[in-house]
Amino acid sequence: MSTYSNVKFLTSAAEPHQLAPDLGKEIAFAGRSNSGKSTAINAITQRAGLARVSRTPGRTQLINFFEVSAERRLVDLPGYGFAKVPERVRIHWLQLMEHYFNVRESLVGLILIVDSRRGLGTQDAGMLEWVLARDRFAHVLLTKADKLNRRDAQRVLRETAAACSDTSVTVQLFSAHAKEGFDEARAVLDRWLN
Ligand SMILES: Nc1nc2c(ncn2[C@@H]2O[C@H](COP(=O)(O)OP(=O)(O)OP(=O)(O)O)[C@@H](O)[C@H]2O)c(=O)[nH]1
Ligand SMILES: [Mg+2]
Repeated sequence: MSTYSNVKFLTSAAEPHQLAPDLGKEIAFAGRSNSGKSTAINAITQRAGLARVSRTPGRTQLINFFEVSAERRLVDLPGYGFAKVPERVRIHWLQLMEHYFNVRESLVGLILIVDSRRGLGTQDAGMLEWVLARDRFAHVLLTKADKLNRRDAQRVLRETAAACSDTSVTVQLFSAHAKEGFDEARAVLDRWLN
Protein backbone atom coordinates (compact mmCIF):
# COMPACT_ATOMS: atom_id res chain seq x y z
CA MET A 1 0.00 0.00 0.00
CA SER A 2 1.40 3.41 -0.92
CA THR A 3 1.76 6.25 1.58
CA TYR A 4 -1.02 8.07 -0.25
CA SER A 5 -3.69 5.40 -0.71
CA ASN A 6 -5.83 6.86 2.07
CA VAL A 7 -5.31 10.53 1.24
CA LYS A 8 -8.46 12.61 1.61
CA PHE A 9 -9.62 16.19 1.48
CA LEU A 10 -9.57 17.71 4.97
CA THR A 11 -10.58 21.37 4.81
CA SER A 12 -10.27 24.68 2.93
CA ALA A 13 -9.21 28.00 4.36
CA ALA A 14 -9.99 31.43 2.93
CA GLU A 15 -9.09 33.18 6.20
CA PRO A 16 -6.30 32.69 8.76
CA HIS A 17 -8.62 31.27 11.44
CA GLN A 18 -9.74 28.50 9.08
CA LEU A 19 -6.36 26.73 8.80
CA ALA A 20 -6.34 23.04 9.74
CA PRO A 21 -5.04 22.30 13.27
CA ASP A 22 -1.28 22.95 13.30
CA LEU A 23 -0.22 19.45 14.40
CA GLY A 24 2.28 16.93 13.05
CA LYS A 25 3.83 17.64 9.66
CA GLU A 26 2.66 19.17 6.41
CA ILE A 27 4.12 19.96 2.99
CA ALA A 28 2.88 22.94 0.99
CA PHE A 29 2.66 23.14 -2.81
CA ALA A 30 3.04 26.67 -4.15
CA GLY A 31 3.57 28.25 -7.55
CA ARG A 32 2.17 30.52 -10.21
CA SER A 33 -1.44 30.15 -11.28
CA ASN A 34 -1.76 27.39 -13.84
CA SER A 35 1.73 26.00 -13.15
CA GLY A 36 0.27 22.56 -12.35
CA LYS A 37 0.07 22.46 -8.52
CA SER A 38 -3.23 20.64 -8.28
CA THR A 39 -2.26 18.28 -11.09
CA ALA A 40 1.02 17.46 -9.33
CA ILE A 41 -0.79 16.66 -6.08
CA ASN A 42 -3.19 14.37 -7.93
CA ALA A 43 -0.31 12.67 -9.78
CA ILE A 44 1.86 12.16 -6.71
CA THR A 45 -1.01 10.75 -4.66
CA GLN A 46 -2.40 8.85 -7.68
CA ARG A 47 -5.83 10.27 -6.90
CA ALA A 48 -7.42 11.84 -9.94
CA GLY A 49 -9.80 14.57 -8.88
CA LEU A 50 -8.45 15.01 -5.35
CA ALA A 51 -7.26 18.56 -6.00
CA ARG A 52 -9.25 20.50 -8.60
CA VAL A 53 -7.53 21.04 -11.92
CA SER A 54 -8.52 23.92 -14.15
CA ARG A 55 -7.66 25.53 -17.44
CA THR A 56 -8.71 28.84 -15.92
CA PRO A 57 -5.78 30.35 -14.03
CA GLY A 58 -6.41 31.46 -10.48
CA ARG A 59 -9.08 28.83 -9.83
CA THR A 60 -7.70 27.73 -6.46
CA GLN A 61 -8.16 30.82 -4.26
CA LEU A 62 -8.27 28.81 -1.06
CA ILE A 63 -5.68 26.96 0.96
CA ASN A 64 -6.76 23.33 0.57
CA PHE A 65 -5.60 20.74 3.10
CA PHE A 66 -5.34 17.03 2.28
CA GLU A 67 -4.72 14.44 4.97
CA VAL A 68 -2.26 11.70 4.04
CA SER A 69 -2.46 9.98 7.44
CA ALA A 70 -2.91 11.10 11.04
CA GLU A 71 -1.08 14.44 11.41
CA ARG A 72 0.44 14.26 7.91
CA ARG A 73 -0.88 16.71 5.32
CA LEU A 74 -0.35 18.08 1.81
CA VAL A 75 -1.42 21.66 1.27
CA ASP A 76 -2.45 23.21 -2.07
CA LEU A 77 -1.75 26.94 -1.78
CA PRO A 78 -3.49 29.49 -4.02
CA GLY A 79 -1.42 30.42 -7.07
CA TYR A 80 0.15 33.80 -7.73
CA GLY A 81 1.12 35.82 -10.77
CA PHE A 82 -2.22 35.84 -12.53
CA ALA A 83 -2.43 39.29 -14.11
CA LYS A 84 -6.23 39.51 -14.24
CA VAL A 85 -6.70 39.13 -10.48
CA PRO A 86 -8.15 42.30 -8.88
CA GLU A 87 -5.95 44.21 -6.45
CA ARG A 88 -8.00 43.30 -3.37
CA VAL A 89 -7.66 39.57 -4.22
CA ARG A 90 -3.90 39.97 -4.59
CA ILE A 91 -3.64 41.72 -1.23
CA HIS A 92 -5.80 39.06 0.42
CA TRP A 93 -3.52 36.38 -1.06
CA LEU A 94 -0.43 38.15 0.27
CA GLN A 95 -1.88 38.52 3.76
CA LEU A 96 -3.06 34.91 3.87
CA MET A 97 0.34 33.60 2.69
CA GLU A 98 2.24 35.82 5.10
CA HIS A 99 0.10 34.54 7.94
CA TYR A 100 0.44 30.92 6.83
CA PHE A 101 4.24 31.00 6.56
CA ASN A 102 4.64 32.98 9.78
CA VAL A 103 2.54 30.80 12.06
CA ARG A 104 2.74 27.31 10.59
CA GLU A 105 4.83 25.13 12.95
CA SER A 106 3.90 21.91 11.17
CA LEU A 107 5.20 23.12 7.79
CA VAL A 108 8.28 21.01 7.04
CA GLY A 109 8.87 21.92 3.43
CA LEU A 110 7.72 23.61 0.25
CA ILE A 111 7.25 21.98 -3.13
CA LEU A 112 7.59 24.86 -5.57
CA ILE A 113 5.77 24.19 -8.81
CA VAL A 114 7.33 25.91 -11.82
CA ASP A 115 6.18 25.53 -15.43
CA SER A 116 9.33 24.23 -17.16
CA ARG A 117 8.60 26.42 -20.20
CA ARG A 118 8.73 29.58 -18.07
CA GLY A 119 11.49 28.69 -15.63
CA LEU A 120 12.02 30.24 -12.22
CA GLY A 121 10.45 33.70 -11.96
CA THR A 122 10.86 36.57 -9.51
CA GLN A 123 7.88 35.53 -7.41
CA ASP A 124 9.05 31.91 -7.38
CA ALA A 125 12.45 33.03 -6.12
CA GLY A 126 10.64 35.13 -3.48
CA MET A 127 8.73 32.05 -2.29
CA LEU A 128 11.98 30.12 -1.95
CA GLU A 129 13.56 32.94 0.05
CA TRP A 130 10.51 32.99 2.30
CA VAL A 131 10.70 29.30 3.25
CA LEU A 132 14.49 29.14 3.44
CA ALA A 133 14.45 32.12 5.84
CA ARG A 134 12.21 29.97 8.05
CA ASP A 135 14.59 26.99 7.85
CA ARG A 136 12.23 24.76 5.92
CA PHE A 137 13.14 22.42 3.06
CA ALA A 138 12.36 23.36 -0.52
CA HIS A 139 12.17 21.31 -3.73
CA VAL A 140 11.33 22.58 -7.21
CA LEU A 141 9.19 20.57 -9.62
CA LEU A 142 9.69 21.74 -13.19
CA THR A 143 6.29 20.70 -14.50
CA LYS A 144 4.85 20.06 -17.97
CA ALA A 145 8.23 18.68 -19.04
CA ASP A 146 6.33 16.80 -21.78
CA LYS A 147 5.96 20.16 -23.55
CA LEU A 148 9.73 20.45 -24.03
CA ASN A 149 12.10 18.30 -26.01
CA ARG A 150 14.72 16.43 -24.00
CA ARG A 151 17.47 18.91 -24.70
CA ASP A 152 15.45 21.96 -23.63
CA ALA A 153 14.18 20.13 -20.55
CA GLN A 154 17.75 19.30 -19.51
CA ARG A 155 18.80 22.90 -20.11
CA VAL A 156 15.99 24.25 -17.86
CA LEU A 157 16.90 21.70 -15.21
CA ARG A 158 20.56 22.78 -15.34
CA GLU A 159 19.73 26.49 -15.25
CA THR A 160 17.28 26.14 -12.37
CA ALA A 161 19.70 24.01 -10.36
CA ALA A 162 22.41 26.62 -11.01
CA ALA A 163 20.10 29.40 -9.80
CA CYS A 164 19.57 27.43 -6.56
CA SER A 165 23.16 26.28 -6.14
CA ASP A 166 23.87 28.55 -3.14
CA THR A 167 20.97 27.00 -1.24
CA SER A 168 19.75 23.57 -0.07
CA VAL A 169 16.98 23.66 -2.69
CA THR A 170 16.72 20.58 -4.90
CA VAL A 171 15.25 20.52 -8.43
CA GLN A 172 13.72 17.93 -10.74
CA LEU A 173 11.77 17.59 -13.99
CA PHE A 174 8.16 16.49 -13.70
CA SER A 175 5.31 15.66 -16.06
CA ALA A 176 1.89 14.51 -14.95
CA HIS A 177 0.97 13.76 -18.55
CA ALA A 178 4.08 11.70 -19.34
CA LYS A 179 4.14 10.21 -15.81
CA GLU A 180 7.68 11.46 -15.37
CA GLY A 181 9.35 12.22 -12.04
CA PHE A 182 6.67 10.74 -9.75
CA ASP A 183 9.01 8.45 -7.81
CA GLU A 184 11.61 11.18 -7.39
CA ALA A 185 8.96 13.57 -6.03
CA ARG A 186 7.46 10.94 -3.73
CA ALA A 187 10.89 10.15 -2.31
CA VAL A 188 11.28 13.82 -1.32
CA LEU A 189 7.83 13.90 0.31
CA ASP A 190 8.44 10.64 2.16
CA ARG A 191 11.75 11.94 3.49
CA TRP A 192 10.16 15.17 4.75
CA LEU A 193 7.06 13.56 6.28
CA ASN A 194 8.90 10.77 8.12
N1 LIG B 1 1.04 19.06 -20.80
C1 LIG B 1 0.87 19.10 -19.49
N2 LIG B 1 -0.11 19.88 -18.95
C2 LIG B 1 -0.22 19.92 -17.61
C3 LIG B 1 0.65 19.18 -16.75
N3 LIG B 1 0.30 19.46 -15.47
C4 LIG B 1 -0.74 20.32 -15.54
N4 LIG B 1 -1.07 20.60 -16.81
C5 LIG B 1 -2.19 21.47 -17.27
O1 LIG B 1 -2.01 22.79 -16.79
C6 LIG B 1 -3.27 23.38 -16.45
C7 LIG B 1 -3.24 23.90 -15.01
O2 LIG B 1 -3.10 22.80 -14.11
P1 LIG B 1 -3.53 22.94 -12.58
O3 LIG B 1 -3.04 21.70 -11.90
O4 LIG B 1 -4.97 23.28 -12.44
O5 LIG B 1 -2.64 24.19 -12.14
P2 LIG B 1 -2.64 24.97 -10.75
O6 LIG B 1 -1.25 25.42 -10.53
O7 LIG B 1 -3.26 24.12 -9.69
O8 LIG B 1 -3.56 26.22 -11.11
P3 LIG B 1 -4.34 27.22 -10.10
O9 LIG B 1 -4.98 26.38 -9.03
O10 LIG B 1 -5.32 27.90 -10.99
O11 LIG B 1 -3.32 28.15 -9.55
C8 LIG B 1 -4.32 22.31 -16.70
O12 LIG B 1 -4.90 22.52 -17.96
C9 LIG B 1 -3.50 21.03 -16.68
O13 LIG B 1 -4.08 19.97 -17.44
C10 LIG B 1 1.66 18.35 -17.36
O14 LIG B 1 2.47 17.67 -16.71
N5 LIG B 1 1.71 18.36 -18.72
MG1 LIG C 1 -4.88 24.51 -8.40
